[in-house]
Amino acid sequence: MTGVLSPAQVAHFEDEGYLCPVRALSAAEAQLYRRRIEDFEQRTGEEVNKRLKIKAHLAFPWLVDLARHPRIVSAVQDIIGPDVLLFGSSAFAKNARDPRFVSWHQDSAYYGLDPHEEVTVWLALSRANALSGCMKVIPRSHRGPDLVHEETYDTHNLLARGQKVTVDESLAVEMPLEPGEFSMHHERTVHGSPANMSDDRRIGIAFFYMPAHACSTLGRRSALLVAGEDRHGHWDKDPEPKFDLDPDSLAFMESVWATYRDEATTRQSARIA
Ligand SMILES: O=C(O)CCC(=O)C(=O)O
Repeated sequence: MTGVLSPAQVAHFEDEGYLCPVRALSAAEAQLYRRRIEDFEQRTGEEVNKRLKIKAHLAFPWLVDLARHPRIVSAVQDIIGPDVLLFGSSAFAKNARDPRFVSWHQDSAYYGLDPHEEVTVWLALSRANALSGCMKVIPRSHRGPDLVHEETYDTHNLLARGQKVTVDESLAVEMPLEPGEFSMHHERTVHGSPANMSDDRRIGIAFFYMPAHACSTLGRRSALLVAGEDRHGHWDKDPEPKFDLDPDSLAFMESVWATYRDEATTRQSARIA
């Protein structure tokens, strides 16, 4: 235990498959990161959702630092142990009054990890609540079966392939967050989020952490060591950006995103799930 999460919080995560809220940043710090993302959008004329996917941290050194934020990493260590790799990160932004949503899904069906011990930290850079379309989870679904996903490619769905599962929504629990707070969910926990009906954007960054002993079931891939040691060598090293929008790490980020969106990866992943 590093002391960021209490034993009761760790037990809640293990039993229920999620935890929220935990504070990482002050509201002012969260606002600063939001501004950096919105500056990037203004400079490129491109919404953050478009390219900052799967390995968003390879776009900016400050996003690598955020992925290594001591409070976030310590909370993750409390759950998965001392040696932690960052497998990926994604921006999830919904504009004010935005119909886009995230369908119910299990990350484990697509991540290709064995064992299933990945933990996602979703860090709010603006208010995420019922009105703005915060994430919802189905408690204890991480203890249930691997579910079959239908790929809808719905244009209003923020997921790459619009993958969805059918759930009993009456069981869902919301994970509201203030700016600077984060939630945590297990890769097998079914989760999703509705449209943003508020007058502000809902912006968050999801960081995908796994213990260094986790293997890739989709061939050799890369990750970033964020804490402890990697004594296993299952993963190549992510090319860290040397400066904002470093073309070398950006090219790598885009090639990983293209592979992730590729249907062949799904089929392979689905066989294993
Ligand atoms: O941003 C959202 O609403 C969903 C994010 C998500 O699916 C995830 O972090 O795994």
